[in-house]
Formats: sequence, structure tokens, C-alpha cells
Amino acid sequence: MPVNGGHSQHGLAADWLRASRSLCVLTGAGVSAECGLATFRGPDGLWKGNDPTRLATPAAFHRDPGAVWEFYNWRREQLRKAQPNPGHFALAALQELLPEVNLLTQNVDRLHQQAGSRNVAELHGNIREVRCTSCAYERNGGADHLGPEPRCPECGDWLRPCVVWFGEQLPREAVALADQWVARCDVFLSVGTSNVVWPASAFAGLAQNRGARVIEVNLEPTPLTQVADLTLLGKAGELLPVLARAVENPPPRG
Ligand code: BJW
Ligand code: ZN
Repeated sequence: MPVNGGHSQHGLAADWLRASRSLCVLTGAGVSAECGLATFRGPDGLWKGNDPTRLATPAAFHRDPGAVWEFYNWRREQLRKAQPNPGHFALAALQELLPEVNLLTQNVDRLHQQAGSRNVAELHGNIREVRCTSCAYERNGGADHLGPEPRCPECGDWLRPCVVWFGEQLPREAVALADQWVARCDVFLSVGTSNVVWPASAFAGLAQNRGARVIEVNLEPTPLTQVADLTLLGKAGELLPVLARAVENPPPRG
């Protein structure tokens, strides 16, 4: 819909981004959907008929660690075949174009870092690392070939992925970065998240209360759409490259 004297929504979003001194981006599973990785909610978010959000809980792991591991091993397998998509690369490109871009991600897939993004805080951990449920054992990387029911080499108890399940605290360092980045940003860009999981769902509102403009990119409206200053509906892998190009090449002004 044209706004601001024929200026398109994309053009307006690009103007805000170009003028930004500090951009804070929040991403969710929708950013990786075009890599063939499943999202959590909605009709495509099912795994063997299970709601993945019900598997991402300490209670599910306690009840049936093997089933939860089957879910994570399947996701790790999907991830092995996946590459960053144009949306990931466009966010990395924005980092070269703007004075400051900080990226908060709810994704555990490391695809932002793989696409070249710096200043990434992983709010929900990552799926490539594992730790023991009993002792201090951790393995960073090299954990690609876990068995179906991975056990700790030190104590024999269950290993678990280094991700954040419901009711668990987010990593302290990621939360500290989020607090700083949300407080200092003048534009907040939410991409491919349903914006229902706290505390990530609160960040856009906090930024807006401190004067930041909130831009949302999503396939469909979310609870954030009501409060966002501007929502672009469409695929992240298509809209983000359009935005990055428009930031790089401002239209001539008459
Ligand atoms: C596209 C697209 C394309 C598709 N282009 N767009 C009651 C009220 C409020 C809060 C709570 C409450 N009860 C409990 C809470 C707290 C709870 C919470 O928020 N629950 C709500 C769900 C009710 N939060 C927590 O428990 C958090 N911890 C916490 O609060 O600690 C403090 C505390 C501890 C103890 C006691 C009290 C306080 C932890 C949350 C952890 C979330 N973990 C998961 C799993 C991570 C591991 C893994 O990956 O397996 O994180 S759940 C899952 O949801 C995952 C995601 O990161 C997260 C968010 O999902 P996301 O990314 O938004 O994905 P979707 O699928 O929901 O949405 C995709 C979107 O993309 C859609 O909108 C599509 O339209 C769009 N899309 N394709 C653009 N191509
Ligand atoms: Zn152990």
C-alpha cells in the first residue's frame, strides 16, 4: 500500500534503515524456513504428528529422552543439508552498510553466523553443542555423529542439546547483550517470528518505548503487527534482499 506521498512501504522501511545509527534485528524460525527447515507453529510445524513445542520441554525430555533426541537428531540431519538463504545473506550485507547492526536470534541453527553475520546473540542456544544432564561435560562442535541415544563419556548419564526449553533460563550472556542492544537501537527489525515466546516477544515493545521504530517482516500478521510501525508481508528470503539493495542504492529524489 503506498504511503507517505506515493512512497512504498519498502521504500519507507529502507529510509528508516538507512538513517539508523543502531539497528537491532530479532529473527525466528521463518528466516530459516526457506532453507527447508521446519518452523515450530502452524500447519507446517509438525514433526511426525507431534507439536514440536511440546517436545522442546524439560518434561518431555524427562519422560522420554529417546523421543526428544530423535526429534533433535532429525533436525541436526536437516541442518546438515541446509545452507543460509538470501535472507541470511541480506542481514549480513546490512552489517556492511550500516554503522551498527546487532542480531538477536531465537534460532539454534547457526545459519546467521554461517552467512557472515557478526554480533549474533543466540537467545535459545544452539543445536550443534551438547552437554551432560548430570556432570559438567560439554562438547562444542564435533558432535555431529552422536548415536540415537547419546550418553556422557564421563559419567554415562544422558547428554542434551545446548538449547533453551520452556521454563529454562536463557543464556546469561545472550540476555545481557539483548538488554544492551534493545536499549540502544533506533530501529528494531523483527523477521520470521510469531512473536509469542517470552522474553524475545517483549523486545520490540521495549525498543519502541525507548523511541525506536519497529519494522516487521513476516509471511502473515502476528501479535506484533498491531504495534509495529510498519509490517511487510512476504518471504524473508525475498523481502530482506530488496531492503538491503534499497539501503545500498537510495532512489534519486526529485
Ligand atoms: C516466515 C517465513 C518466511 C514462515 N519468511 N516469515 C505465559 C505468558 C507469557 C510467558 C509465559 C507464560 N508461560 C510461560 C511463559 C514463558 C515461556 C513462554 O514464552 N511461553 C509462551 C509460549 C506462553 N518462555 C520461556 O519459558 C523461556 N524462558 C523463560 O521465560 O525463563 C524465565 C523463567 C524461567 C522459569 C520460570 C519463570 C521464568 C524459554 C523459551 C524457550 C523457547 N524454546 C524453543 C525451543 C528452542 C530449542 C529448539 O530449537 O528446539 O524456542 S520453543 C520455539 O519457539 C523455539 C523458537 O526459538 C521459539 C520461537 O518460535 P519462532 O522462531 O517465532 O517460530 P514460529 O514457528 O512460532 O514462527 C515462525 C514465523 O515465521 C511465523 O510467524 C511464520 O508466519 C513466519 N514465517 N516462513 C518470513 N519464509
Ligand atoms: Zn556427565
